[in-house]
Amino acid sequence: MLIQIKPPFPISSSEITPEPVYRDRRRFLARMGLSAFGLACAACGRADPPASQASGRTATAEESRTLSIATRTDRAGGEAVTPMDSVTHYNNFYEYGTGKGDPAANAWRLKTRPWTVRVEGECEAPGTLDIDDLFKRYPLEERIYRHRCVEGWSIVVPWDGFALGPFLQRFKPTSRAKYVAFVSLYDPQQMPQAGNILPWPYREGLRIDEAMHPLSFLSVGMYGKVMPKQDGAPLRLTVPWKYGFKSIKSIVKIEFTERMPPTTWNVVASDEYGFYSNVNPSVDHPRWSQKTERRLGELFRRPTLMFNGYPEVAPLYAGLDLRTYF
Ligand SMILES: Nc1nc2c(c(=O)[nH]1)N[C@H]1C(S)=C(S)[C@@H](COP(=O)(O)O)O[C@H]1N2
Ligand SMILES: [Mo]
Repeated sequence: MLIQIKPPFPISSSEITPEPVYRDRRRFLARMGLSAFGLACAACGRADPPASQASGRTATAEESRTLSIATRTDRAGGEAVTPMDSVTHYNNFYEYGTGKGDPAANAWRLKTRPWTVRVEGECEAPGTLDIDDLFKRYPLEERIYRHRCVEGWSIVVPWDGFALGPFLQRFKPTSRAKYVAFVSLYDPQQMPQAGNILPWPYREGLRIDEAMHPLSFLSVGMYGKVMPKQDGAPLRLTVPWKYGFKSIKSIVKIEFTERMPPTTWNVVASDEYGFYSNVNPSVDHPRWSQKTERRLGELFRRPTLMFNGYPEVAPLYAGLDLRTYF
């Protein structure tokens, strides 16, 4: 069960706080009194040696494997791909700490084998898949997508994986399947920095038609390599027209549901993080503007694009007032 945590009081937008602090969701959680324990742990986490130096540990063959990719598509309009080193050292993966460098330092603890993904709920053919069978069964494609975090930073990444829709169809969702819920691994043994900063496990969800949209993608790698642990190995969601927190990492369970499933950031602060959370420059976050973003590696902010530059998803939301359905 999810622990329902409600902010005890609204945070005043007139608070005088420097902008980088103001945008920091870690400090927001601290103010809500959620993370005293978690922050202390994140601080000890930084004393850990980086992955490469961790007590003689070297990356296994599986962790550094090059993938064979059948097709490649640029879906970021020819924009420059962000250097892999930036994408793997500036992360949000709160199970490994709340600092941007914490996942790179700590996620070496994640055990990605054996790994299974349970698919269940409103479907005729539920099942448990082994990650290695998944690799064998699906020819991998590479898609270059923009990724835009709700905090206002963005990256352009070549993701390796396969379309989510055809994968989900194999489990024969019934007519009652209106939503798809996703759950991340939560194992305190492997994620000792997580503490109680969020209600675990991390959960996300999509409406079924969003999940079936051809842009929705399951990623098992990036830059032609097996997914780095800090980016959500061995399997993560990639939904490029939504704020980054929808793209849930290290998935262990997928469930077809009739009701809209609870999603982590929405449970923590429903007035700040909607279920839909489509990238929308004209709807500000209550504590900061969403009009612009900083691409990692660039000096100046650039305008944020409606649906993150994927206008083909607009028909999914015909009839919804996107100012209220955020
Ligand atoms: N399980 C889990 N998934 C998660 C998160 C997280 O903290 N835990 N953070 C989200 C956020 S806020 C973003 S922006 C992206 C970051 O992906 P990246 O670190 O690979 O760039 O992962 C998302 N998926
Ligand atoms: Mo994010």
